[in-house]
Amino acid sequence: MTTFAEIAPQLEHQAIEVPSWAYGNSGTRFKVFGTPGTPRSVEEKIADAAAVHRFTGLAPRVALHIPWDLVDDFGALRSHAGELGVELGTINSNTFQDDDYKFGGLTHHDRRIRQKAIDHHLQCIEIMGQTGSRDLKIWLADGSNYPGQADILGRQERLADSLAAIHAQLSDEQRLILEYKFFEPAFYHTDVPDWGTALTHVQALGENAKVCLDTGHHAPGTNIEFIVAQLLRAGKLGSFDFNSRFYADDDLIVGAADPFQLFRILFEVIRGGGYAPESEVAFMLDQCHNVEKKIPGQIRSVLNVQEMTARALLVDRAALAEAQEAGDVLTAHEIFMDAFYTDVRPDLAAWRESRGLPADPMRAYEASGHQEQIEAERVGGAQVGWGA
Ligand code: LRH
Ligand code: MN
Ligand code: MN
Repeated sequence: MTTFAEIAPQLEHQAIEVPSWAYGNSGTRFKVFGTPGTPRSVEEKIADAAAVHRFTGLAPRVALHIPWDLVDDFGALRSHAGELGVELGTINSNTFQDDDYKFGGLTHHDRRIRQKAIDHHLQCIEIMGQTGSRDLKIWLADGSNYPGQADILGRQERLADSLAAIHAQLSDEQRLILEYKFFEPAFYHTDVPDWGTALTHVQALGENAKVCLDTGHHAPGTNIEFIVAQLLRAGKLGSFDFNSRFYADDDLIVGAADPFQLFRILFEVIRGGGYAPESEVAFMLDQCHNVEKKIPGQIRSVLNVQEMTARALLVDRAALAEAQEAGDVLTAHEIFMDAFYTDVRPDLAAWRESRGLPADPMRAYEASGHQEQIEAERVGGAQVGWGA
């Protein structure tokens, strides 16, 4: 049996990047509820992300979405983040909120619109130079709603060309990360619907092009941990967008809908070397907090990842391998489940305290008065939100 003390040192290097858009107001197509204390500027979103890091020690980087987080001076934003104890992380491009992109961006049949989408990515790369970001993450809303509407093959070819033009502008230290999603906003076909398509494209680009696995972007019942193993084996798992879902791309708190799935995913990450300190697999959250408070929502999320990582590290891999090789199905399954059912919360609390962090970051945040303070301070003015 592996003990918590044995695995604790491996928790030290864990870092989970948080998305700037998690702090803005978001909702469904039916209603966006405003949350008191919501940031009014990109600077305030960074301050909220910094609060998550202060209470957990787990979230040293904030991902930005362009143009949602466009500012005049990214150097100044970088300094602002640094003063608050965090760094600016992944730059996410956005070609899904402009009328020109109604029929696609990087895949568009019209050269002018395709070039506009490429230029947007080149602008993102310029920003990366100023923010010191390593990763450019690309998710495309491109697709079609009706059979016959679009030339599926032609779009793949244009996509390959567009990606190559973008990739050519990256330095060797920078990475292009392509994110897939099986449907939505397009309902018939999507141009990057699955890991196979994403893998094919990034393989054609080169070593520093990888795939992002967003846990909410698969058909129900998909074995996501199998995809993790495949991408790790190919050396192409670049990052995770963690969240959880009951039905579609729900973007709920990671580990909320299916904690066991999160455990299985993290087990395969560890098994495949994706959790090693030298691994370049980036752990990120991609969530929206529609009805709950946003800062504690993010604190809950990073803690869920930490807790499930600890449980996955507890799997006695030597004993598991022995049982697997002996064809002892029930013992193998039991070893796996023993780790999943282990309550690591008391050990984690003590471990956090030993490192000068609050034993219970959720309670510590509640008691800190931070929420009341931002709710009082941030009145009036336009509150930024998902898509603002
Ligand atoms: C698309 C997605 C992608 C976007 C984010 C806002 O559903 O997961 O990562 O950048 O949502
Ligand atoms: Mn995502
Ligand atoms: Mn999504």
